[in-house]
Amino acid sequence: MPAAPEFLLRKLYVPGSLKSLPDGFSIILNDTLVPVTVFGMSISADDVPIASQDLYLSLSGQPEINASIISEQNPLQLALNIPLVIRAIAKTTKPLKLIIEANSKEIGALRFSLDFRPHGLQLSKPIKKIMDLGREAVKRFRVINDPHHPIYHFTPPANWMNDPNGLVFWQGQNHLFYQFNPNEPVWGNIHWGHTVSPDLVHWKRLPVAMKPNKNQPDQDGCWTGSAFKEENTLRFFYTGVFPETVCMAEAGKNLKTLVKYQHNPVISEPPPGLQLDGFRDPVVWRETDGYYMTVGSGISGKGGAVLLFRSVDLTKWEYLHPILAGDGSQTTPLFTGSIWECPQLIKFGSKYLLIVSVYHASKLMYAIGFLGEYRDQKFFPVSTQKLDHGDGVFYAPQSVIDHKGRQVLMGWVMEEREEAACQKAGWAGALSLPRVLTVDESGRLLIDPIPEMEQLHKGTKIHTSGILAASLSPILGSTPICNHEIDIDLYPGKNSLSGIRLSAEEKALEFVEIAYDQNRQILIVDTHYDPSETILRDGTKEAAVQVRLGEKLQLKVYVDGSVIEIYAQRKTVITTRFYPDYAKKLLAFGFSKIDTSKYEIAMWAMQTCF
Ligand code: DQQ
Repeated sequence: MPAAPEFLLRKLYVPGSLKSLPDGFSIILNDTLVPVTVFGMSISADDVPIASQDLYLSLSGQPEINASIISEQNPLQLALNIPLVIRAIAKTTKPLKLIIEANSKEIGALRFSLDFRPHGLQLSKPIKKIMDLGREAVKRFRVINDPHHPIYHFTPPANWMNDPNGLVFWQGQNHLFYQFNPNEPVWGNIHWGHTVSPDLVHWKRLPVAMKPNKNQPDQDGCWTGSAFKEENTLRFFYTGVFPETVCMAEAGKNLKTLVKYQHNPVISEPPPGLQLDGFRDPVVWRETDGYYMTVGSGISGKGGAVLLFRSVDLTKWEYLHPILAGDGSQTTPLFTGSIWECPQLIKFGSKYLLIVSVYHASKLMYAIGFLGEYRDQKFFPVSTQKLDHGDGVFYAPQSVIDHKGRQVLMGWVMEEREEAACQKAGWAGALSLPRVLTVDESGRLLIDPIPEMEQLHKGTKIHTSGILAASLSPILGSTPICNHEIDIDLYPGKNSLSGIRLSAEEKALEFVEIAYDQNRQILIVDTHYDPSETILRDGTKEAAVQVRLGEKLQLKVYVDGSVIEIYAQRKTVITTRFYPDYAKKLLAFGFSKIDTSKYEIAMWAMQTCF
């Protein structure tokens, strides 16, 4: 069974709960992912296992048990949102790297690491602050000079970001908040970061807008939420953890901070009587008979669900029903998993688009859109599609009406590398380019990067055209491609497999190929790494794109450090990641197998969005 990604497993760890005890330490885990059956649990300190007799476990409100008695015959059931306290006898005076491991029936091995600093080694507050500032400055310097770090996709200066939150056009600016860990390039201790842009092209980073507060419903994190604009007031609804609750905040002066509602949470628990997995990511809107809110969830053993609530005053909410519930046992037209995160209902004239992010067995899979109708407070899907075919990369998008009145979608661009590599790099996560959503006359969803991205073009355009043949040939000169937009018009020959390969040299083992398979009518993005590098996975992403013989395939390819976004025929997007050793030396080689293909390419260097 594949192991779940480490950053997800960290969701189990209650931030700040690792405490020094006179004879060891204790930590608290809280399972918010899926209920699991644990066969065994172990902790090692600096690679030395702590004997299971020295580990004690207690589930909230129950007596402590010794870890040595847990086995396949006598498993420990971890239900959702029931904190588990682990106490370890491990005397130490020096900092230790702890690796916490558990074997589970449902999702296999669970493993994550934490740094433990015993009491007695605590530095005085001012010294710690100075050291933290110094470390942060060094980290930011490393990030700025990292060729894998994007320059025209939004990122915080360093550390971790995930979902975009609270997107809103307010007093002349597009505001965007985002899930942010200000201290480390790993998920945890989630704050709301903040940035603004007048045009969705140029971004200004602002100070953190909201942080978890001790003894408040959001003490373990301010998770995803959204903005709700009404006349002159702007409110935000977000997820406070643990347990998952719905909280409210209001815009402070000039929207510099968010002021939390005094009587949070506004919804303190999931509706009683339902067996739910997950309860998060609220979105609010107004109708003539009151306010409505959707919350992302999953019905245990069935599939994802979008729950609907109603209120007359925004503070007391009554549960109605799911507007849509999925069937996680179906794989057609698409597998929709067990939990739907970040739902949002978007109106396009008489049509509606319901977007959700599919979560299953600890995997953040992809974002999908259901096009259909919304009536009698229920959603009736007519078609289902992936919003981006970059599985495991593009996730948790939110859409907003921007300064031009367009419906614009932005999502989290996830990492495709291990946590250790992110720690080394000092950063993780980026925001996708803003994408304009429209529904055409025939009811199809069109997805375009905002045309104003061209404001970032710098220097002269490189323009070239010709015929691609079987052997790799350099087609865009000797200027390295690192932060560029490449617009390709490709006329694929019969049954051809044609496209471009980005690599440092013709024979380099590391390359990414963007190719169209005319026979299978499929767009393919393929990343290859030097096999001696163990930390990176090779990967292929595919999407069906119809191009008849003689027709043109129009691609817009955005390469920005390790982020690659590919837009095809205004309908299909693939976002992927590529971390080559020679990121600053990539050249473009064209090729066309089986038959030749004609091409025309325009390329621009891009400048930073800051
Ligand atoms: N990320 C947030 C959750 C949301 C998930 C936590 C989606 O609220 O469901 O950081 O990536």
